[in-house]
Amino acid sequence: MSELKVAVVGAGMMGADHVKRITQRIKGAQVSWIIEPDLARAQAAAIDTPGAKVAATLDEAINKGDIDAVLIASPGQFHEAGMMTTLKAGLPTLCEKPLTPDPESALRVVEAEQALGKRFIQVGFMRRYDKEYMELHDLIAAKSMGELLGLRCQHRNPSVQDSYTNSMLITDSVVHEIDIVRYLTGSVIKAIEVKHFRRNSTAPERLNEPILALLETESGILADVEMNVSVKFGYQVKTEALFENGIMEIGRTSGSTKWQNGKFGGEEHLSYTTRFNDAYDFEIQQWVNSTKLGQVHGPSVWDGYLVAAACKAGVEAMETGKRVDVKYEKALPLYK
Ligand code: ISE
Repeated sequence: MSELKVAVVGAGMMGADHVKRITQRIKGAQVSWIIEPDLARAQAAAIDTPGAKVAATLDEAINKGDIDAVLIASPGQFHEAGMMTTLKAGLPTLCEKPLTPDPESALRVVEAEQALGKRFIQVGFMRRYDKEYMELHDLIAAKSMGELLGLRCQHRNPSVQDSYTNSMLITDSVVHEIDIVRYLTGSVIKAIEVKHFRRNSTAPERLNEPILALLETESGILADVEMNVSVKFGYQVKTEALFENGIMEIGRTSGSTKWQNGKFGGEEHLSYTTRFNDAYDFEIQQWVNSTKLGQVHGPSVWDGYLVAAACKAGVEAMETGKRVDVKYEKALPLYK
C-alpha cells in the first residue's frame, strides 16, 4: 500500500489538529475524507488538505469508498456509533479518548470487536507516546531507583469550553491519569476518592473545582491528581514519581528563559495540542505504520473499558465524597 487513506471523523479542535498533522507531518498517510455534520467546519479543515473530500456522515463516506482507516475525533458521546460502523466495515480505527463516556457502552464496543475475533481499534491515550512518560515507565520497570512508592500528578488547564460539565473533571480530564497510572504501574485502579480544594470562585458556576483525586492501584500505589481547569496562565501536566532511592519529575515547563528589565521567564503551553504535540505525532505515525502492516498495537478497547469503569467510580466518589471501589468485568479472550 502506498499512502494510507485516512478518514478523520470530527473537525473540532482535535480533529482539525489531526487533519493538519497527517497532511503535514505524518509519513505514508493522507486524509481522504473529513467527516463532520457542520459542513462549514469541515470545509475549513479541508482548505489545506489537498484531495480530501467532505461528508456529513461516516456511512456516506464508506459508501463512496477511498478509505483504508478511520481516525475518530468527534465528541465522546458519538464514539460508540462511530466504532460500530468501522467494525462493521472492517476498518482499522484509532478512536480518541475517552473510548466512550461510560463502561456499559465501552463494553458493547469490546464485545463487538471480540465477536470479530481480532483487534481493529486503538484508543488515543497519547500520554503513552510522550517521551518523558515513556522514560518514567521504563525507569519504574527497571527498578534502578528502587521500588516506586507513589505518584504526585498535576493536571492544569487554562479554561474549558462551555460544553464541559462537572463530571467531565473525571471523564474527560482525570481520565488521562487513570490510564497512565495503570500504564506506569502495570496495575489497575482499585479505588478512587475525591476531595475538593477551596472552590475557585472565578471558575464557571457549574464547576466545583479544583479537585484532588486519589487513585489507588491494586498493587498498592497511591497517585494523587490535582485537577484544575481554571488556572488561566497556561496548560501544565506534570508528575513526580517517588522512588525508594530518589524522585523523578516529568513534564516540567522547559524552553528558553529570558532575563530582561529586572524580570526573567519563558513561555508556557496554552493547550494540550502543543504540550502533547510530539506525543500525538509519534502516536499517529506508529498507528499508520502498524496499520499498513495489517497490525494493531497501542491501547486497546479493553484498556478503554477499564478506564471507563474507573471513571464511573471516580464520578461517584466526587459526588458522594466517599472512597469508591472500581468494579470490573472479566477480560474477554482477545484482551488476556
Ligand atoms: C481534554 O479533552 C484533553 O484530553 C486534555 O488532554 C485534558 O487536559 C483536558 O482536561 C480535556 O478536557
